Amino acid sequence: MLQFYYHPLSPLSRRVWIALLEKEIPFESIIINLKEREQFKPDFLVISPFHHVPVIIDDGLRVLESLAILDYLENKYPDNPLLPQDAAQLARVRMVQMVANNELSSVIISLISEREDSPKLGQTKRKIQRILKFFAELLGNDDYFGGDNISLGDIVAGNAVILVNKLGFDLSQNQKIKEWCDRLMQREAWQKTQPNDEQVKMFKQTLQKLLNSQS
Ligand SMILES: N[C@@H](CCC(=O)N[C@@H](CS)C(=O)NCC(=O)O)C(=O)O
Repeated sequence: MLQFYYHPLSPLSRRVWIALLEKEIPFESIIINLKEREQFKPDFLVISPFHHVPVIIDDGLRVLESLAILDYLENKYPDNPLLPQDAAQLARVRMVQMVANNELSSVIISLISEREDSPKLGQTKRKIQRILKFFAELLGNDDYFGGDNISLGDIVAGNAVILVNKLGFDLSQNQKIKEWCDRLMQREAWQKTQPNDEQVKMFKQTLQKLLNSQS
C-alpha cells in the first residue's frame, strides 16, 4: 500500500493528503512529528534528504516535493481525475496552482511573524488582496477552478486561502472566494484535513519557534 509520510499541521502535506482522499487512494499514514524534530532522524533523512514532508513511497518508488507527488498521483491513479482535459481549463488550473504555490505560500510567514502595525504586514495584506482578486476573476461563475469538478488548482489554492483566512485575513471583501472556500469545506476530504482553531494555534507556535531558531 502507498506510504504517506506527513504531518497534519504541515500545509504542504495537506495538499497531498486532500488529493489522496479526493481520489480515494488507500494509503498508510506515517506521521513525522516536526515539533519533535523527527524529520532529522537518520532513517527519515534517507527517504527525505532535505528533511521535509510530504513524501510518498508507492510500489517502491519514492516521490518527494508536494507538486511532483500530486502529478504522480494524478497520472498513476486516473480515477476521480483532478486535472481537466480541455487546454483552456487546464491552463486555468495550472495558473491557480502555481500562483498559490509561488505567491501565496510566502505570505504565511509574514501573517504569523509581523506585528499588527508593521508596514510589512500591510504590504502582505495588499498582496493577498491582489491574488484573491485574480483568483475571483479566473473562477468566474464556476464552482471550481476545474469547472464543475474539483481540481489540483482548487486543492493547492484552497488549502492556502483557508489557512490565510484562519491566520486572520478577513475574506469578507472577497465574497466569491469566501463562497468557494465554503464549498470546499463542505467536502468530506476537507473536513477531515483542515485544522481547527487549536491546531492553527499550535501551527503558529511551531513555525514561530522554527523562525526564532533560524534568526
Ligand atoms: N518544496 C517542498 C517543501 C516541503 C516543506 O517545506 N515542508 C515543511 C512542512 S510544510 C517541512 O517539512 N518542514 C520541516 C523542515 O524543513 O525541517 C514541498 O513542496 O514538498
